[in-house]
Amino acid sequence: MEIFSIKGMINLDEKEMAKKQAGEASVRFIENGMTVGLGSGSTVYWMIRKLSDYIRDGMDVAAIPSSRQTEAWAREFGVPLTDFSKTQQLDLTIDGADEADREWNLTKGGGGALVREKIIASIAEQFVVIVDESKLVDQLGSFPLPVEILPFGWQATVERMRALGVEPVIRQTDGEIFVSDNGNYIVDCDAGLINHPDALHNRLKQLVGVVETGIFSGMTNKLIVGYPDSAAAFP
Ligand code: ABF
Repeated sequence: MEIFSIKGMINLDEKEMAKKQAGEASVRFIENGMTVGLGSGSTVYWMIRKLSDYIRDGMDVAAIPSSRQTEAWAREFGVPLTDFSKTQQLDLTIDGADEADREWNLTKGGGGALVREKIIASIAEQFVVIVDESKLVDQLGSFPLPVEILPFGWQATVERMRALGVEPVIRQTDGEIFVSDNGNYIVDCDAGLINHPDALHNRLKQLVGVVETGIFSGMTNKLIVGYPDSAAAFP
């Protein structure tokens, strides 16, 4: 199944051009010798493509991918991979997001890779987030919050989530329940506008059966925003 749709190099629409700008701009924060976490998604695709130019020019990096799709792209573009048996810390992780609010809290998981994404973000010295401008919001919540749950007893877990006041929908693709790279399910939760991302994360995370939520709060060190013809890095 195609999780992320990547348009070809020709006739990129404005949104895809903005993703390309953000993804490519992030590569200048990767230094020779670094271990790097590779997020997932179409903006990350552009970052990996650009990184491959640097590697061809002699840059030495080792990367941990956050999804099977990202691993496939890294192999395709010649980015050397490493794993947790060799390193448990990363210099830098670069990843996309589904929404970023004014405090740089994020909603992630639209592609279904949120658990691995959170692991590689949490062990990185610097977490660099790359988004096109459409992802910027005043408050999180327009994009339904993805939450990864265990398949065992998933119906009970979903009901407990509902009792917390969110509207949970089990993710399906082509009529089948979507299965994450970890063998788990994803529930997309309408929680309205989210006033306190941390509090919502904590309430959901304490439920038995919940593996992780797509709220990444207080983790972003740098935000790179892509526009069709440029990118801006903050700070
Ligand atoms: C990942 O990719 C996710 O957490 C998020 O769901 C998605 C963003 O996708 P894209 O860059 O394709 O818009 O980082």
